[in-house]
Amino acid sequence: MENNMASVTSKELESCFQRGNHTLKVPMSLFRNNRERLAARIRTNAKVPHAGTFVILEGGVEIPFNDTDINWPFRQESFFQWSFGVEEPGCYGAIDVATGSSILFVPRLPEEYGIWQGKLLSLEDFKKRYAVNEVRYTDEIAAVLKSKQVTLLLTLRGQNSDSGLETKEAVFDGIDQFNVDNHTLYPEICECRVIKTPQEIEVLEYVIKLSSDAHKSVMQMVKPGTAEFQAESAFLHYVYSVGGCRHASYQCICGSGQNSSILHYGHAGAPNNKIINDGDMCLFDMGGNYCGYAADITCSFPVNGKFTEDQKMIYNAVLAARDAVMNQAKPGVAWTDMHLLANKTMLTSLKEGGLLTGDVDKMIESGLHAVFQPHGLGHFMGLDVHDVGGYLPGHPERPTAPGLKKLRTSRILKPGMVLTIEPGCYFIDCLLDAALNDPNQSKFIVAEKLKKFRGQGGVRIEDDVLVTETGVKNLTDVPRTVEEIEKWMAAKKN
Ligand SMILES: [Mn+2]
Repeated sequence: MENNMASVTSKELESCFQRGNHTLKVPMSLFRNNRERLAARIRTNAKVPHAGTFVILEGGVEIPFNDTDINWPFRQESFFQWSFGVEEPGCYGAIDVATGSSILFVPRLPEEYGIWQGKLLSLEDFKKRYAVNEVRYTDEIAAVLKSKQVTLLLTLRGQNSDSGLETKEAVFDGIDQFNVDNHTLYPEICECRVIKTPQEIEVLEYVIKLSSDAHKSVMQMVKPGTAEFQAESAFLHYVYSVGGCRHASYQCICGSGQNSSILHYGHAGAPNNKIINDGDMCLFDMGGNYCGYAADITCSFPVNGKFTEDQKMIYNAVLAARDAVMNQAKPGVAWTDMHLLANKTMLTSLKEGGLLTGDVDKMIESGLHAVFQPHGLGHFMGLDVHDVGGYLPGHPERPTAPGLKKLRTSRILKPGMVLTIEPGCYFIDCLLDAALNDPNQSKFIVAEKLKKFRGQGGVRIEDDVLVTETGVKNLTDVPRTVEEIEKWMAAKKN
């Protein structure tokens, strides 16, 4: 921490994102640095001329709720957020590849919008607020770019490797007057988003610590008889009230008992609406979102604060998997190897616990690991909870083997990446029935023992980590061992 007056003063004068005085100040220079980083990266691409080339991005728009005049809560489009940090919908942004300088285009709103929106910001207000080089209206994009002698526009076109959906490529009146290249930008900007800057890491650290504290608060709040949605509600209140997170990064998953084996529980048809019973394990997967940046944390714990021997066996098998990855993940390591390490460690523990029998490597050959953990070890995280860049040209392709094919990335770790480490063990009827009917898998399962665990749900332990020069730094701060969890829950105030 620098302590000289000059730097303090200049930081205070800088435009910032902040919610009240008690939340993190995010300087707009974070986004300027991202733009400059992107421009510098594109300049190393020999196929793109430097002079006269501009990136043009279209921001998110308001989405009406069906045919009504009410909109869904607005969340900025992530590539636009990464580049400009702008909170308003309907904007465009341009970046001069040669210099990294920026133009923000905002909608020209009729005067009477002041009635509903308050005093409209002037172009000068926007310029100050977002620390861009220039601000103009969206109905002038073509004219402004012409006046800058733009010869080539780079637009964003690409397919998200998690959703399969396409980005929304920028379109504006008069774009036909320019040469447009829509294939260069996507992999370049995705790669920039994969490696976080120190400023981005500061925001991620903040939202992950805040979300950790919210989880801890929820753990001390729930007791037998609490409804799952009350845990969800307590989390959302905590991250918003204490930390300024108006949004969660995804819908809260608050499963208890058997529901904790449902990977996307909390969906519309099962909206966290069960009462948590004495003896249930809870699996709460929740993360706040601050200034666009995500947290993604899962805590699994017994609602009554005391693990049974069976619950302990499963929990410790997952914890051993997490610890193994935490100890071995570092730059140069393949994420697929970490996934298999986690699976192998967990199966070994399940074998020691008497649930499985036989050779662990042969279990993996049979695909048994994907029966107990039918999801990947973890994923990139940043603005999007499942962040971009998992599968880019020049990096390993999506594997096809059981378990591995679910991985959202198979990349080699590099410093500056932020990922989740989230091994899990679940008792999912449809997968267990199929395994018991497959002689190649059923021979490893101790059927009598399995009966005891059926219906008990599942365990996931999910941490958010930063890859450093020598290993990984866990940014999550919640009780993790059986002893830590029991101690934390025993310390509750009521
Ligand atoms: Mn996750």
